[in-house]
Amino acid sequence: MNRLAEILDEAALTGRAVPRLTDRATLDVPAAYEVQRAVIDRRRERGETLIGVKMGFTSRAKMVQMGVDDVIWGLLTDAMLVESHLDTSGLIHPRVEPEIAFLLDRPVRNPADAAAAVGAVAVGYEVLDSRYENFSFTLEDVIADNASACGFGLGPWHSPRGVGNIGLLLEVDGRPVASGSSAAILGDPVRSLTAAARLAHAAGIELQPGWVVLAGAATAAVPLPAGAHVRVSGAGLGHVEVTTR
Ligand code: OOG
Ligand code: MG
Repeated sequence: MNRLAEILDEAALTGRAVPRLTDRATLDVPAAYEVQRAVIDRRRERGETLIGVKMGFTSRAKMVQMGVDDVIWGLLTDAMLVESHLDTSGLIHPRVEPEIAFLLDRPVRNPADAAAAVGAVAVGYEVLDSRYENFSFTLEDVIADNASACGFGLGPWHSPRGVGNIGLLLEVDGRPVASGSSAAILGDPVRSLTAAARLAHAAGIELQPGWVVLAGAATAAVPLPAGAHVRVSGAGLGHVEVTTR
């Protein structure tokens, strides 16, 4: 596991894609999550701290785009939080996608308590950067690669409210490049939050107050070039912007 984690970690650090792990090793889903944890442990050893979790493949659009049809999760660290600028020069082949984010204000000890633990909601975006060549992977590969997590940004937080049908729009340089409704996320992103709590519980991780949960993209992800201005808006939730270089 540690050798496989090292391969993925090195790929992220050097910005050089690697062949899929499943080309060289047999990995099932539990083993893939062990690799994921080992990748995160390496980041923690460098001083990063966990600040949340991200859900993946919670919408049809994403499952179809990537050819994977199971809900997965990954872990978010403080180093992944993007402010107004993002340097893409060290990245491999970044993509961006709109997300709905939950901020927890209580620990989630039981999946049934997840919805009640939400302190705020926001529109956000996720930057994906698969460490695999051609952004191509099996379910096990992408789990091991921390669900392609690279970065994320958040719009203004709002008091908890229904987010079951929020219109989402992703614009690059003023052009709309993806749009959809948060209803595409398992029918309602709150279901994704509950699924995150279930996965966390099974993994022996407690979702903490102050943690962010990204519910998953409602649309396919789009390439994120350098020198671009990206704006993601959610109806009633405002917007978030980032400039890349
Ligand atoms: C995997 C991550 C999927 C989402 O929101 O569905 C994901 C990938 O597409 O590379 O983050
Ligand atoms: Mg995502």
